[in-house]
Amino acid sequence: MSSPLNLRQLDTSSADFEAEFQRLRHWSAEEDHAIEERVASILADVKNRGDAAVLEYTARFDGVNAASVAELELTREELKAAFDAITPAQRHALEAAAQRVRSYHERQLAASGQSWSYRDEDGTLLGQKVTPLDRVGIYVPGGKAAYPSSVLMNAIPAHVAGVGEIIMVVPTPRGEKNALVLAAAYVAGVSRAFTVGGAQAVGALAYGTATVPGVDKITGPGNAYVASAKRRVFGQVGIDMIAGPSEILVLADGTTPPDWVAMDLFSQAEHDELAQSILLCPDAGYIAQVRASIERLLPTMPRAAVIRASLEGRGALIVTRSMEEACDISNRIAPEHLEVSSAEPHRWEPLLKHAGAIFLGAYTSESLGDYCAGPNHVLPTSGTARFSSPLGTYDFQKRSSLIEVSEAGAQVLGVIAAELAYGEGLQGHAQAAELRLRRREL
Ligand code: HSO
Ligand code: ZN
Repeated sequence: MSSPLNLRQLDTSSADFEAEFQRLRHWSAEEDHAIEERVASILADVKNRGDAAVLEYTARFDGVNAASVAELELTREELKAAFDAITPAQRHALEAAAQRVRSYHERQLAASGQSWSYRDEDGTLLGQKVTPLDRVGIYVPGGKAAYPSSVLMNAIPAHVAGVGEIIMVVPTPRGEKNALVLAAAYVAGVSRAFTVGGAQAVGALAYGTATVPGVDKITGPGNAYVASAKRRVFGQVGIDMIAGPSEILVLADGTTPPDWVAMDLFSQAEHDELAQSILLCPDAGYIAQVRASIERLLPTMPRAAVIRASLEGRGALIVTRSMEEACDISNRIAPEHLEVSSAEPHRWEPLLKHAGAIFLGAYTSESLGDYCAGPNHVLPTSGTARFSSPLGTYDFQKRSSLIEVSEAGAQVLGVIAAELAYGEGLQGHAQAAELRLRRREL
């Protein structure tokens, strides 16, 4: 290896552990004011001038000159042609992954996405009606991270939830289309697709233009411009989340081959210089073995420079006093991906509360979850797993309360509501309730 790998090692029993641990967790994603201003003006322009603005920005940023936004739409035939043009092995892998992701999300819908109601003792009906969103937009990055797997992970739960129309946007810098992304859109049930990206695509989806239909919610990852645009249009439309750089935390008991763990740490580090890979293990000897594996394997990786920057910048090997303590630390980090690389994963799983996805046992590499195990790979990052969940069918549904008060129920509820309404000084509310009382004094 060119120069020794500068991968930090922490020990929970050392005096400066807390200070070093805090440094590891907090990193500053400084808000870039220049980006914020650019995005605000692009959004305003798209809102005011619609298609004309979309065309201009697409020409300026992607080098694609089209006469109309309609020309930027990918037809179903084009998506099908991309699907037919990829190799049979790629077609098979896409379809097999899509099938597993679909059946997982169908079960999710059955378990958590159903309407429900009951009648109380007065015959009043109460419940919740669950309905899919009418139209959603899926942002697919087209730059250095163009992931067909993310097309599946966004479009399939929307499709399974029963969303009426799924509009995909993807930038095609210099007009170069990624055949696998187009093929994934074909497989996943995308309704319409436009080769538009950046803040201008988010604006077009949020406000609608003459050609791009306005949507109710925008999901999908993107660069700093896209993230800023999603934040700004939130309220006008729904958004899924603002995802940060990828993270993996491996909790190891020392029984998994060290090369496997080293490669799992690489698998997230290779996404991004800012990605975070952490190993927690009570056995310092095992940590030394994993470090040796990392050093031996790193030069064999095509993305060695990205992996090295990520490991040196935000990575860590942490020696803990016990597996129990390792679980506590993992909960404090609330990682996006948590691998329990242990011979007894079910012994530790009950201790783990906060993580986007938990991968149990030595055979469960995080990468299997990224592509084809079935669960979604769009997960909360940066500790937000403390309060949020993976992308799912529930993100493509909303709920309406249902109330049908019986005549008997109105007698009971009317008295309670009127009392509270007078207390709030709202006579209209009170009388609306009292008019429905059988014996009323108005
Ligand atoms: N690990 C990424 C998803 C991904 N990995 C796509 C490979 N392709 C965020 O969960
Ligand atoms: Zn990944």
